[in-house]
Amino acid sequence: MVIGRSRQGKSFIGNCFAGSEEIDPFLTAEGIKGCTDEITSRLFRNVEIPDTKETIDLTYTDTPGFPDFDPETKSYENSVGYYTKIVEYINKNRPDAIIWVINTTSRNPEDEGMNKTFSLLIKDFKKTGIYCAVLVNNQGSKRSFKRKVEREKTKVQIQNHIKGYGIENFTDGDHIYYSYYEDLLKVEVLRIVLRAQDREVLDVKEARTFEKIEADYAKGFDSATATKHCQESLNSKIDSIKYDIGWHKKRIQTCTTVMQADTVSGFLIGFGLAITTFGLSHTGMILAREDSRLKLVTLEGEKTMYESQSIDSEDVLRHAKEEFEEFCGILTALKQDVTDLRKRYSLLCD
Ligand SMILES: Nc1nc2c(ncn2[C@@H]2O[C@H](COP(=O)(O)OP(=O)(O)OP(=O)(O)O)[C@@H](O)[C@H]2O)c(=O)[nH]1
Ligand SMILES: [Mg+2]
Repeated sequence: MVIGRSRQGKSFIGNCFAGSEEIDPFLTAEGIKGCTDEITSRLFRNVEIPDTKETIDLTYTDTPGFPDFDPETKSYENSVGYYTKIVEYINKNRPDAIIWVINTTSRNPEDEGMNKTFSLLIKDFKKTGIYCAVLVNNQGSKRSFKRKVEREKTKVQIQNHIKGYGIENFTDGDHIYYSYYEDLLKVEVLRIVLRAQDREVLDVKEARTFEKIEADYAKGFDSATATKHCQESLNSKIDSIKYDIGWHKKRIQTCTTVMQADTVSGFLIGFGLAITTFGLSHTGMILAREDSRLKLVTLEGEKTMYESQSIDSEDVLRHAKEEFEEFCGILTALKQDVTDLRKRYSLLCD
């Protein structure tokens, strides 16, 4: 499932999976006004994973963009409704992955604020246990990115460009995928899907609608609930790190097995995960293994740190305040009045 603000290329990316002779399954449009207004899914059968003999069936779910300003009605009025629809869809269908699409070619002054709001919004999605990733849609020309050095240079530029968006809030480590030019969009989506399918989620949770969150706050501060939320938030961080550790360990193992085999081709089937990472070559496997080894060190450190954290009443209050302020921030960005909510939840705001 792809989500994100309007005009980022969510529908365009879905169309990349359709055959060249097919009519585009998802509606796209130029201009500044949002285009998609319904959640639509399309099943693509036998999608080939590049450089392997594998194929997968992939259901691509396109969603309306939000939060965004509607220049015609001069309002943000659709945003809350779209969010609710997306949350309901996620809870009912549980997609393997939620992909936040960011287009780096549009650079408006309001981008930073909007994207910050977005990174807070989907923080809640992470708690569902569904794999969340960022897909950077750079739209560049293939010719400019033939050389690795060009891609690395652009990656740094993109990283600087999106630094203020609070992306690290929801995606630490290696969950940002870069598509430098449009031919790469499909493979980057496949990489995300393959990684997502590898997760075994034990603790399935529902994403909350704004209505539900607001109703929770309207009840006032309750220390037992707040403690539960604080603990859950910590657990969700630890779980996420554990999944990553498991994935990297598996990747190291897979690369080692493939490299030790006399004939690489015999081992390719079933190993799309390693192969779609750094390509098929021996050097690619070594790079992938090194990459995972380095990331494991950081992840193990983070895991130890979070696991040794114990929660006291001050932590609970701080966490509850933070969550409430984030929620008010989101609603304010969507131009909803939060004065009343603040009053009702006054204990925390004082
Ligand atoms: N050539 C090219 N055009 C792109 C790319 N990404 C987006 N576009 C164009 O940008 C415009 C907006 O893309 P859409 O796919 O409609 O954007 P969206 O995120 O679905 O927007 P909403 O439906 O409003 O939420 C369309 O004209 C697309 O053709 C890309 O990678 N390459
Ligand atoms: Mg669209």
